[in-house]
Amino acid sequence: MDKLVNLATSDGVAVITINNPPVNALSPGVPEGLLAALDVAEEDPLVHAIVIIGGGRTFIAGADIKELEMAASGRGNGPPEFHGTLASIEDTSKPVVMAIHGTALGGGNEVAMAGHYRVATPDAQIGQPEVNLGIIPGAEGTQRLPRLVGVAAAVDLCVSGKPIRAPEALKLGLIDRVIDGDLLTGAVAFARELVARGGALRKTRELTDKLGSEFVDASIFVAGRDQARKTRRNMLAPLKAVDAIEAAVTMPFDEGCKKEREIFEECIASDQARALIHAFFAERAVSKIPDIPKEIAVYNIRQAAIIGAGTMGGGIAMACANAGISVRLKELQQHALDHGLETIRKNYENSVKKGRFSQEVMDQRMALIQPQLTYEGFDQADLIIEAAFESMELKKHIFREIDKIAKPDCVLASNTSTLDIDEIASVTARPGMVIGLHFFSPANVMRLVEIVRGKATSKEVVATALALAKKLGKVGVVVGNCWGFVGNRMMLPYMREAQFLVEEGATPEQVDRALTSFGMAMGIFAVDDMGGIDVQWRVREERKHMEKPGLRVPLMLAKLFHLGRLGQKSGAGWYRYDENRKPIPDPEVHTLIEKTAVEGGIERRPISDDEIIERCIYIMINEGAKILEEGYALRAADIDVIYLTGYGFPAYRGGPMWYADTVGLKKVLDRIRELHAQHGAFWEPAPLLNKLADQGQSFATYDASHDRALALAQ
Ligand code: 3H9
Repeated sequence: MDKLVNLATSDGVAVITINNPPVNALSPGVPEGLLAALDVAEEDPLVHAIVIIGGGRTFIAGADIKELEMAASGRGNGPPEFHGTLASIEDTSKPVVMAIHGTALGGGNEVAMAGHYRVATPDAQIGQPEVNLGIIPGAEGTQRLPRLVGVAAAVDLCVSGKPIRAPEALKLGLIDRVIDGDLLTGAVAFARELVARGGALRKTRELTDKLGSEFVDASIFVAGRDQARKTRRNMLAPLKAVDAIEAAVTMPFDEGCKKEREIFEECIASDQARALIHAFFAERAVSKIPDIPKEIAVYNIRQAAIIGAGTMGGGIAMACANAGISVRLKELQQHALDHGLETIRKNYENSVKKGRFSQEVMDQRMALIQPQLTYEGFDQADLIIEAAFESMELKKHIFREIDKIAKPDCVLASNTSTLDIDEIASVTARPGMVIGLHFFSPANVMRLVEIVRGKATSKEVVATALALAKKLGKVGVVVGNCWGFVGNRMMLPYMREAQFLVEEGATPEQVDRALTSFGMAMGIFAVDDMGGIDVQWRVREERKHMEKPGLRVPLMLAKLFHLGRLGQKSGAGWYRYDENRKPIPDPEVHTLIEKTAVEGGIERRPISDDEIIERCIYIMINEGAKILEEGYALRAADIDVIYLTGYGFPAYRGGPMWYADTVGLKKVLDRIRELHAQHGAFWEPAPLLNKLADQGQSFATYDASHDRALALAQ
């Protein structure tokens, strides 16, 4: 028997175990192994029922995404095909029980649905997350799922891509029993009950009672497409998933499967699928740091302490508490502490109201957060995170203090978003223990943490930060120590270019509309207003000494700042805000822009949406190329992950560097050269971009070939 799939028979029940670590993906050999094992069990007169179970930590996490990646890029023999395997499972003459633990995702759930019955552990997660990869379920999932759970639930599961836990799956009819004790024992007992009960086997493909009809389901499809357009803006796959489920209602099973396959093949050949599959692997690659071995010892973070209970500190405290880490949260003044804690409480209360978790869970989390005005207990902390105001002097002062209090093996982190981590570390006697942990606001929600590796930061501390990010449910990306690190360093020219566009003839709302239709989660001016015009103003002032003299400066920011238009917090910035904080285009801003342009001698002209997108996105790409070449990011794909998880870049475009590859580096460079000629120094092409474009290369080939034997530039 193939070792990917094992068969053992005991007392009339054959147990088929899939062993393809780490997640039992349906890689080549697994479907074949399953078929061979089924054949043996089918032929064995002593076998009366069959249980299929996953070895290790999970059932089956889906088709092998590496195979899908090959298919998406036109390599290999096309996407995998599981029809024969699924039909054989379903046509087995003995009851087949699928025993699910961990995850049954995508192809995993599709295999499970081909079984006659399904049982699962209470914490098992089941779903069809294919839309996250820009595809639809392609192993008959869109045809079997509505037969088991009904059309509305099938649409929801396939469009949202969100898995559900076993108890909900039981309610929906996706599984038949939740097993509280040992899964295999429970599954075998269930199989024996089936044998004792006798009767016909239930084949999912033959069920029709939950399918409804074309007319009855029409409104579900309309709602499903609305949901797809709203929650997955500009994406092809979610809409296509609804089409495929519609085929389950309007066509016989076999024809529906053919239709699904056609749609699946269309999706996998799309740029969106390629981009999303890139994003999947990029997100998993970021934790692999060339000079840090996987086995390196990490510090165990059980107790954290945070300095500053403002928006960032409070959010980080929640992120820690959510992961079961106890936190001491320190502020200087009682009123600031009270305000911070109240914000945390309100946040949790909202989550309870929305049914995200129970009051009991909220109480447990609140109990993990200890508000205080002193450093009491900081000597016990495994990790101290400074989340104070963005000022070097203040940060140095805090680090001097905590260096005196913290135990020797305590990791000292700064949540700085721009400042030099080496300078901060230099005031301590343990620079090796100092690291940047740049969280994004709201820190309890946003997935990105930039892990800033200083000159002296030890490998153990970097590995600890990566492990911590994972524990917090976040994506940690290790970056080098330059101004703004990766994310904000690219954000600065993006913001600046958007402001130039407005001065040259666009309006903030036109720029924002163009960017959101490109797919950005928010327009850049709405982002500015949310972050605060004063904050941006201060950043610019602090950076002044770093800018080359004589370069053009956007004029509007200073105007808004001096008018007290600080953004959402003051009710007006680039936009006006109503009580629901909805941005409203403001004629006063338009007038101000026009006046400012006259003062600045700028002749306004109509600006196209294409120009907006090119100038805003290409300036980021150019900066990204500089960062990459200077070594402040390990891979172009790391920059993509930063922009996908922290800056609202559309996932279906794969991140800025992947997007550049999609456009073609030559084309991007040609346009950058034109813009350089028109607008001067800010557009000087990055040497790496020049080089790659000239050689007909891409950032992806650079990632694959580049020798990054050592750490980030220091
Ligand atoms: C599908 O099924 C299509 C079908 O409908 C039709 C086909 C015709 N394949 O995330 P982790 C690797 S589409 C290959 O760090 P966790 C992953 O790269 C698929 N590799 O662990 C990583 O490798 P490495 C539908 C996979 O515990 C390692 O496993 N299914 C796959 O945080 C550990 O992964 C999905 O979309 C795979 N399917 O999370 C599920 N899955 O160590 C995708 C994982 O070398 N997977 N790997 O970096 C997940 O969501 C998470 O991995 C999972 C575990 C929740 C399972």
